[in-house]
Amino acid sequence: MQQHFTDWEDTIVALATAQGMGAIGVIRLSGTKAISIANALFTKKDLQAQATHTLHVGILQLNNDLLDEVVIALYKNPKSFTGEDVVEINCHGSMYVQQQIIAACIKLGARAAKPGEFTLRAFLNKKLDLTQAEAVADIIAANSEKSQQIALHQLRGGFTNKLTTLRHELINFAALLELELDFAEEDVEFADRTKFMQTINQMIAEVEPLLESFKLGNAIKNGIPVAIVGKPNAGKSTLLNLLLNEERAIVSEIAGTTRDTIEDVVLLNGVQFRFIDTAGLRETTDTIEAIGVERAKQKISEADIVLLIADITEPTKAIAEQYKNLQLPNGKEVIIVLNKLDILKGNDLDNARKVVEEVTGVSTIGISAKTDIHIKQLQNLIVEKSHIGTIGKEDTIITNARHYNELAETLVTLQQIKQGFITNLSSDLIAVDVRKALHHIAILTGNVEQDKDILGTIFGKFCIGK
Ligand SMILES: Nc1nc2c(ncn2[C@@H]2O[C@H](COP(=O)(O)OP(=O)(O)OP(=O)(O)O)[C@@H](O)[C@H]2O)c(=O)[nH]1
Ligand SMILES: [Mg+2]
Repeated sequence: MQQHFTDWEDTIVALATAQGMGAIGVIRLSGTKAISIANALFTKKDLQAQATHTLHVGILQLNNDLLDEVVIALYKNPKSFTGEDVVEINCHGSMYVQQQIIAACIKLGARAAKPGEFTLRAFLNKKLDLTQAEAVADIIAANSEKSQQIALHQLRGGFTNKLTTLRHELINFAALLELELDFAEEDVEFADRTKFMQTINQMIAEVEPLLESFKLGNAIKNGIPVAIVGKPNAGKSTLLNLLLNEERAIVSEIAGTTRDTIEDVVLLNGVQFRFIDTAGLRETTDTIEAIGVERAKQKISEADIVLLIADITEPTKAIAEQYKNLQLPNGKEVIIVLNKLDILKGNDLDNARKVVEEVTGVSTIGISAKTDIHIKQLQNLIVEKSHIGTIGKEDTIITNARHYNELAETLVTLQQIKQGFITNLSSDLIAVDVRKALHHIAILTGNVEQDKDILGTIFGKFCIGK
């Protein structure tokens, strides 16, 4: 592993806090020279002689130039984030001061860290496995309570634990198979076939829901897509603006105002939703509008939740017809939103909802996007339809495409093993598949020699200083 990283021996330095002005900034040093470099700058006492996990206040100075008054945190290897000697310099949050201190560290022999290099070292020193290292990036990027929860669970090893169990079961299994091979001439079966079959079925039953969780996990990370669709002038853009609380889309009484899709994210109940306003659905000879209508259809097919906006003053039959025309595939959540409640005369809402629900079998709600009636109820309904409430803190959810791909490969091999049993395949051939499955799990957790390119891609997504 180490030969891939020729600069592994360097001591690295970077700003660990965000760029820009702040009350304080943290500069992180990691590597064999971390403490001696900090010591050369620190005037108060000999840092080399201090115990690990201690804080020291004092002045930093290079030659006779005063740099800053700082607090230094010492972490001696192996008990640090990277597993190496780590020094964190808490300095004042001025960009100039921070740059001066980093430059001084570089002058004394440190090198500027590359993106994700601290976490890469933590991984190479086995402080984290690969899925946990990736969770560090996810936590930094987390933009909602749910995505933070999922990443934290992953960092604590939720996913790793599941994989470790799988791996151990497969290793036991492989060992028994190998034993059989050693005694091949004697024609004995150490490995109880029925029991194996049960174990494999159990493994498949564990991997499948993990794979299914990816769709939801991905949605939580990027925002659950909610398409706002309907006829021109139904009030789609008015609703988008109200949900986003800003004048994002142009609203006008001219039918066909919105031509392109407009989208933005909003947090509802700690979950990120991505609302997509689309061009009104109608037959049109206008080329640009026609492209818009095509895009709207595309967005409908990509959305998890579809809000069909209809003008409540239209006949209920026409509204039900619009729903039918959407020709949605099974599994999409739909809400028929009866808009312009403010201009509805009399008490016709209940009746309209009843008729539309009966014909379509879909939930309805009456709102006014213009005068803000029942918007809270609509938001609650959207949260309910997202099924997000069913995710517990301890549930393992896949949010990462790399994990998804490796797990999908694992599932394919598990199914091959199962097929092998059914068709009475010889033990040596089954053993090949078992090894393949083990290999995919090892790639997931980083237990094999990883390709430099793969590691480069994973850690390159981090920001510098992490
Ligand atoms: N009275 C009333 N008028 C509304 C309501 N919502 C929207 N409107 C009006 O309906 C007209 C069309 O609104 P938009 O939001 O532009 O409609 P749209 O569905 O985005 O239309 P296109 O972009 O053309 O497809 C505007 O004049 C809005 O002011 C509502 O709840 N009540
Ligand atoms: Mg519009």
